[in-house]
Amino acid sequence: MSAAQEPVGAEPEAELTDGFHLVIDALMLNGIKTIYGVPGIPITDLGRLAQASGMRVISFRHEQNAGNAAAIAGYLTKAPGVCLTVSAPGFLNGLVALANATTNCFPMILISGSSEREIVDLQQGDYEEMDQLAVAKPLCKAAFRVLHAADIGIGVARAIRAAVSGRPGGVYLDLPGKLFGQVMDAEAGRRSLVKVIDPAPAQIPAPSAVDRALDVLRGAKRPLIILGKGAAYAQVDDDIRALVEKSGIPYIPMSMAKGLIPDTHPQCAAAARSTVLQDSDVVVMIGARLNWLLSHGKGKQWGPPGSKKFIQIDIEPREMDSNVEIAAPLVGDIGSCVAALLRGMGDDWKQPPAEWTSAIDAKKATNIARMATRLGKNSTPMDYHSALRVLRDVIRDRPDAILVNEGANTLDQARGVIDMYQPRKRLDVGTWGVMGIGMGFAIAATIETGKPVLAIVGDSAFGFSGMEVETICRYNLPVCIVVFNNDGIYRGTDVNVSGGSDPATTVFVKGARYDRMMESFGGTGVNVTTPDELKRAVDAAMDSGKPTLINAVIDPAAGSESGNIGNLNPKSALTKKGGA
Ligand code: OXT
Ligand code: ADP
Ligand code: MG
Repeated sequence: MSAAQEPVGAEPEAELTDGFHLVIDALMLNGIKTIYGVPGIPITDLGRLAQASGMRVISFRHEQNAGNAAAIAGYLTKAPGVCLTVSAPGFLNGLVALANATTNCFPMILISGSSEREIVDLQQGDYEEMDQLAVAKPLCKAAFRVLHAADIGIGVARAIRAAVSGRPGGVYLDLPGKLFGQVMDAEAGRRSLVKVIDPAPAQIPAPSAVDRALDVLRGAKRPLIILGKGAAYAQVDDDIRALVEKSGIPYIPMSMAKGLIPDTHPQCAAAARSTVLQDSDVVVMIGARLNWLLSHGKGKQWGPPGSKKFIQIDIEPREMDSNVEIAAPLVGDIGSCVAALLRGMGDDWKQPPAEWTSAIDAKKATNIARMATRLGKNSTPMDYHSALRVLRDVIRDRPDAILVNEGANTLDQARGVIDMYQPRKRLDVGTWGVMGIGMGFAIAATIETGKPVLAIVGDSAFGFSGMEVETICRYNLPVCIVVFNNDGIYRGTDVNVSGGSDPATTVFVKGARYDRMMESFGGTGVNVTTPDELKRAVDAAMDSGKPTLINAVIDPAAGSESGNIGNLNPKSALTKKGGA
């Protein structure tokens, strides 16, 4: 190296480092072991060098899937999942996952290479030019750009702390191409790195807030606990179960909180959902929001106006009163709040009145009997229930397997039928009801936990990330995908009412064989038309741990429009009967 090229502050012959190595060292210093991404300019070498440094680098076929993988890795581990993308188009592909992570309170960091500032700011048309920081800012919890190698340590530290502290979320880290090649003295580089101490500090609730919550709860005659995915994320499973059992209060799990306490627990009131929402008088929300999934805490579903008081445990103070008045806000981390409630309850807590719990049990029995009739049918072609009965038993027999679930009917019916037995085993479309999480979630779930994955996905849902079956085969992952193939979105029976030759907007190629996609990459593909065939194929896949895709042929007429949320689907008042 000539004197002119010598980095500032470096002695001749001094050991050197560069931007590439500093990014990797900063991540590894903070315990980040895996990167999910798609290589290309300017981060190709970052991936290679990370792999050479001992990190696991999982290369995807599309950044959205890599981003979803990083997001769910964050949810499962409480450490930020990292997604690495190229500039503009790759960055934009990753952005849906970053926004979705923020919406769902999953900690992740999207790291994107970007074009040179001088050219971007003058808009001179650089390769993949885009002001990525400005684009990302409104869509995530925090966004940072690093321009100097010496600032990489602090930039990574800020990104990590922003992702996991308080309400977790998505963070964007912008690294312009030139940064990677910047060279500096290796010792100065080491000193510039920051190990984040206590990245998600405990947030202890005020004693007065704990007392207020207990007072409201003591006055309840018909109490209910709602467990959300924030409660599952908190990883204080034993204390949450202790609170539920000591209080004797019936609970319902939101979708991704299923299994936090086994769904078969006698206090689980999921099968009496309408009854408990409507008739309860005090509702304790633990890591769940009163958003659309809970009808915003008001309306017919919640009984007469004023009939309820809410106690809400959440780390985010601004969540309180977001939809309805919260009588007892308990702001803090769930671990600290639940422990404080348990202490405050003492040893003589009065269980809820028997009239309340027996009314719930009666409703549960009715709904379970109704469900049993539907599950008992052995229909051919299969409807949702006859296929799901088989998959319910697969999870019962393998409770540590992770279930990934997306679709409309495929999602709603599976949520009701399949009991979960362990925390953080059910991963699905979350707060946005977004399609496309399937393969990214499946890949990261097994990479992060070492457990097998059963992904139950609608044929439409699968299409959003289906190319990642190649990734699953390439890394030889124990993922069994069951595509519920009903020839379309919601149903495969719609016709184009204009009479034209184009197909209806919601239908796909009839009789498609998704199993053959898997076979083409060396995995196992199976086409099944009966519950028995489905059972044999899934058992074989779960036992072998080999990448498998089962094309489960479902009656195209079996589904309903938008699954259980048809009420949210506006319809034109001008539509003629049977036509557009
Ligand atoms: O108490 P009552 O009597 O009311 O009874 C309730 C429970 O008590 C009872 N129950 C039980 N009974 C007996 N036993 C048990 N174990 C039991 N458990 C419960 O059952 C009833 C119902 O209970 P549930 O389910 O708990 O309650 P409910 O009322 O449904 O709960 C309300 C909600 C809102 C909490 C719940 O419905 C929910 O969580 N819903 C989530 C819905 C969702 O997110 N859907 C996905 C989005 S739909 C749509 O947007 C789609 N798109 C558009 C699109 C999207 N999303 N994304 C992108 C990027 N682009 C486009 C598309 C393209 S879906 C979709 C594809 C669909 O096609 P597919 O081919 O993939 O899928 P198919 O539909 O299969 O074809
Ligand atoms: P669900 O969809 O299951 O109802 P949401 O995503 O709506 O769950 O709500 C999760 C809530 O949990 C968010 O409001 C978030 O702030 C909160 N949360 C996440 N982690 C923690 C934690 N460790 N302590 C307290 N609250 C948390
Ligand atoms: Mg479908």
